Amino acid sequence: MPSAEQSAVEIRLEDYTPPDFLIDTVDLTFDLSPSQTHVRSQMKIHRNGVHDRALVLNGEHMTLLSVQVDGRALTENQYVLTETTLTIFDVPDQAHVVIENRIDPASNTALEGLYQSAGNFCTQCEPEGFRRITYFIDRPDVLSRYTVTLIAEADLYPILLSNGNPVAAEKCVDGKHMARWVDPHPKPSYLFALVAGNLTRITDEFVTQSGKTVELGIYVEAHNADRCDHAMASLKHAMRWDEQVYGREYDLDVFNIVAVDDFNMGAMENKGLNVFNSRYVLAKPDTATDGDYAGIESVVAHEYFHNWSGNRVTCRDWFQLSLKEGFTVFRDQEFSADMGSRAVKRIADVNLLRQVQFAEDAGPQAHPVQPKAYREINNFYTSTVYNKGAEVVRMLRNLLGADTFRQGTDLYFDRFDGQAVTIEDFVSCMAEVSDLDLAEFRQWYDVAGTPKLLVRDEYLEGQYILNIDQMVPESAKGHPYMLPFGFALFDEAGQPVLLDGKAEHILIVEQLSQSWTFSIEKNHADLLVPSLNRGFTAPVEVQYDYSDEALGVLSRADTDAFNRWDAFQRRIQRCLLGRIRMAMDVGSVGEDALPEDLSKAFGQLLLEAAQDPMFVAECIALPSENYLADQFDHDTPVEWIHHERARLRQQLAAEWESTLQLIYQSHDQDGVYRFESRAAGQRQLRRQVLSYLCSLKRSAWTQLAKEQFERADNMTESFNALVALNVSDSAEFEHVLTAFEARWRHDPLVMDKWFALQAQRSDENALARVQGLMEHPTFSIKNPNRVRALIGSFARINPLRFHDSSGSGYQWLADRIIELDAMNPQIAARMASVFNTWKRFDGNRAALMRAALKKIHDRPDCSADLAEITGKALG
Ligand code: 0A1
Ligand code: ZN
Repeated sequence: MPSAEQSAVEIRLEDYTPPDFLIDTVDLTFDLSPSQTHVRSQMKIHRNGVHDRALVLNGEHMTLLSVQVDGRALTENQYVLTETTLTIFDVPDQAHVVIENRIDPASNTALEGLYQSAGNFCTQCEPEGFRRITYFIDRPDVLSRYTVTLIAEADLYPILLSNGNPVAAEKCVDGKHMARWVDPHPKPSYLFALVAGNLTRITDEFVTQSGKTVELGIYVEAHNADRCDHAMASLKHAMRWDEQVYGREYDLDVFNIVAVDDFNMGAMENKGLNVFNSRYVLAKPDTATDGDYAGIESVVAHEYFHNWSGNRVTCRDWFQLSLKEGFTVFRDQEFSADMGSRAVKRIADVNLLRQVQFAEDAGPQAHPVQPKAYREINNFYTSTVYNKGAEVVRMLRNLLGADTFRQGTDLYFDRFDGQAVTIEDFVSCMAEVSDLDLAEFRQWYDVAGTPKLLVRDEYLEGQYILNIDQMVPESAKGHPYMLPFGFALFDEAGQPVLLDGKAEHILIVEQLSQSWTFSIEKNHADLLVPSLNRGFTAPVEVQYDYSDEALGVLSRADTDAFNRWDAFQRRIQRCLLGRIRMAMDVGSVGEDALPEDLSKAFGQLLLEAAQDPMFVAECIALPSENYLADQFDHDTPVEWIHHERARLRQQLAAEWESTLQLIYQSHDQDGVYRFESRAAGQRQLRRQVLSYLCSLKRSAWTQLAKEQFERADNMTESFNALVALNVSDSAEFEHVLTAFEARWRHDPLVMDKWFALQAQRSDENALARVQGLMEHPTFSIKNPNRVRALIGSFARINPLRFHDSSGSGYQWLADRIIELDAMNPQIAARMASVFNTWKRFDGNRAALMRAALKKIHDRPDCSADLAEITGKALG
């Protein structure tokens, strides 16, 4: 029998209706205490339209104390209270509603609503957490002006923060104090936040383009005060960038960021008071890697950019989530590209899209960028909504050109400022400022799945003909997509071939089958190599019958760095997939030699190491085991993938050993650590090179890694040594692991790296080791970061051991998910998505994965979050 939770109703976009009532102002008073926080809410509401329906407020997991309408206390027959709603009858068209309720933050392990982290109070309201704080019309199209008064014990919670500007603070009797905040900008409830705690404040200021001074604050636990510089610098860069690139200025007197250790996601853009997972704030050279620094830069910017794309202009309903998320991810991607290496940033973003979003789009959780129905909106904070959504905005930018796109965003921000709007509104602004008909473009928002483009070409004398056929997903019902398609042509020597006199074209693809004829200057009797979808202008899979030689030309000479990388990766992938298929047939790892052209291309890339170390590091990184696995739609050969990938690494390392050694040495850095593009590129290159060398399992190289670990004065170099040693199962590895733990065992964020690395070790003891680490004093199943680091890394990044044919990995994970579900359904649901791929495995594994899914799903108390994911996965 399905439980009450599991039968959560489906919400459909087509059923949208405007709210029956609007809330003009809300005045909230919190008397904070861990298990009995008292909330008083005074709302001025008015009826929206002409109707006689009752006022229905959302409210969950709390105790109602009293309800008043226009000064009169309601008796129990004047309202109806259920587990999720409070319905008040006979409300006048305009009314003053006062509600008092009690909540229990200390026992809130779901980390939605008001909860405690490290003894401090904080909130997470997006998407539907506010209804766990007080009774409210908790939907994004109800915009209200908030006044918030916080009362708490002064010595335990000296800092009291909320949205907007501070307007009052005073001592109360009995050791308490109070602070009042007023947010002048109407906002939806999901942007509400409060923080109360014992925190240290790092301050700075920013002068906006119109000359207003904004006070900036980052609040952290006292012992982390020396880890905020990078987040603060990133914030100031982001504020300036948004002025310069989008003309958007900040609009309050203060901007605060608070770092909390227990947080379900990365961070949250609450108006004027961003709350962050501490991993996206805290960094200093000896605790954070270059990757951490880059992550902080982009998440700080992302949340800041939401102030316009999300807060000033917000979403009408949660089906419009990508309106704010796709656009904001696009904005943060471009910001990071401007701060560092544009090409490398594009490679990283596309890599993520292909590995995560393409996989999502090909599996049971596939949904359009604008979903049409959901049961639990928490499950729709997905790579499709975020990353594919960003690609769709990028395509608009590419179709319109940067200047017209900017006109479109100006129009959008101006026209809809202070409103809750739809994706359609955004696209209409883009159509209005350009002369493009974007009606067909809408399909990108409406249809799930990744389109494939089949490309063919031919050349006759003086002419080059390009044909593109679209293979659209079934749900597109044969309708073509509209997309920009970057295109250029090279000859055998890697020289650009002018097409109609131009080196590069952005074609608009909009028919199921289309062809273009270009005049080309010379008569190229030999090889002509097209460079397709340059810069990944559209989120599609491109199929073209490249010869190995043609890929060699592109990886050597393409003037688009992204496509150079892509060409080399395609060559590696072709080699690996061929070998994996052969191993499957023969039943053993191959013995064939390294293909000469691949080796040569690898060597050529190494020659460029000094010029652009970061780019070379990206190129020589082998495709992940998961990405290779995604290329199989049945009988995924996890073992052969693992072994053949390792064999190719060893072959390349053996062939280029001395060059790799030279590169390693010549990119050694002295001087203090700085997070800056070239230096980070060199460190990344040394990481790759050292991993290749250590794969040879020669003590000269494992010693070198150990020395790197011992000499390192920054986390990037010390952790990279661990990563390199992890491919070598050497005595040195055990040694550095122990040393790392001894140094960092009291620093959970740093220990997450150690947990994650061990969870990824592919030896036979992997599962037992992970089980053992669950008992480690730094581990806690209540903390989402620890769970992701240890349990998540094993399930996601250790396919060889997670997919052990005994099913031990599956069973163990299913039990952990069940354990998590009782505490934090959001995290449990996210973990469960590793089972999505069950149909792509052999009969034995598929049956075992399915059994694990059923065990999770068929419990009467399975949460709605988890039931939706497992239900879809079971199909
Ligand atoms: N809007 C945030 C993401 C976010 C979503 C849900 C959360 O809790 C359930 C927390 C954060 C962002 O895009 O950064
Ligand atoms: Zn966001």
